[in-house]
Amino acid sequence: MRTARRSHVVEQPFVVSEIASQPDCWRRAAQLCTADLPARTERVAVVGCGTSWFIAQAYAVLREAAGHGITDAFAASEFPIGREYDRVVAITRSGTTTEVLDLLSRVTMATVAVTADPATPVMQLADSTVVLDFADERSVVQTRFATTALALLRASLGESLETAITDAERALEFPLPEELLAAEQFTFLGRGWTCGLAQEAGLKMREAARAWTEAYPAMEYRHGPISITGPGRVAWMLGSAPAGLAEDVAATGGLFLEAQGDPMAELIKVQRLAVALAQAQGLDPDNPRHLTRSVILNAAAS
Ligand code: F1P
Repeated sequence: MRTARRSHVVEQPFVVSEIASQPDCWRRAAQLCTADLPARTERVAVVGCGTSWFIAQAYAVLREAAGHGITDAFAASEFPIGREYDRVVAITRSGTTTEVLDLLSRVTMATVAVTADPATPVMQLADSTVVLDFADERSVVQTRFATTALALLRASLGESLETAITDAERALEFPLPEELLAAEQFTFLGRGWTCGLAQEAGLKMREAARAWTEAYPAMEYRHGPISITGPGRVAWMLGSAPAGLAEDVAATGGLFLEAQGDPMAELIKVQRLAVALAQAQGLDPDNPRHLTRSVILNAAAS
């Protein structure tokens, strides 16, 4: 008599396949018609919370640098009510984040929301919407929605994403060095639009892996944060490093890493590291403690 063999299929967290799908998602986003996004010369405010705020920061710098007009980024809760823009761009994967919805219901300026879920209140509150439902996620921790929203916004500025996509495919294959898996602290650095990516890298590692991370504009690193770096700790530049920074980190005994290729692809390495570190601790990277897919506050709290 044969006994049934038990299968021991180990289920991967959702975030693993969501991270892996980023090159495809970016390709799709780059092909979207973006007539609802801000036109050249408009004065724009971009808002979001958490990851979406950091993506807003990256887009704001890119849009101004591309000569499309004044672009400011705010945490939705910190928007300077009373200041006039031609358009408010709200980024929200869930479409349900209280601070974003509150803001959209208060401002009288033209608004557009970038979201993943077309069955949510943001669809009614924003004047127009761009729906990236193909980039929605089962993991609470955002990876592909955030980068796909940024891919869309970059493409809307006329950028080609071909190199970024190729770099992303490489980042998915990149063997994570042992030194990174063993490190006890990470400082992420950026310049210009990659300051937002550095913040997002730090948040990802905190959310998924409960890691000790910090994030700064690279030129601010010498103004204090360098004191944290030392042996067994990492300073990781998203983008190309300012002159002398690598040497300054080396002098502390810390490990210095600099993005090879597109910084958005470098962020994929950090996402993978965050998942690896979570799994090494037996944590579920899809469901970090104290975190929900979106923050929905009751009237008193908001
Ligand atoms: C924003 C957000 C996430 C964070 C957490 C709570 O959500 O702050 O960045 O990781 O899941 O919600 P959203 O407005 O983009 O849906």
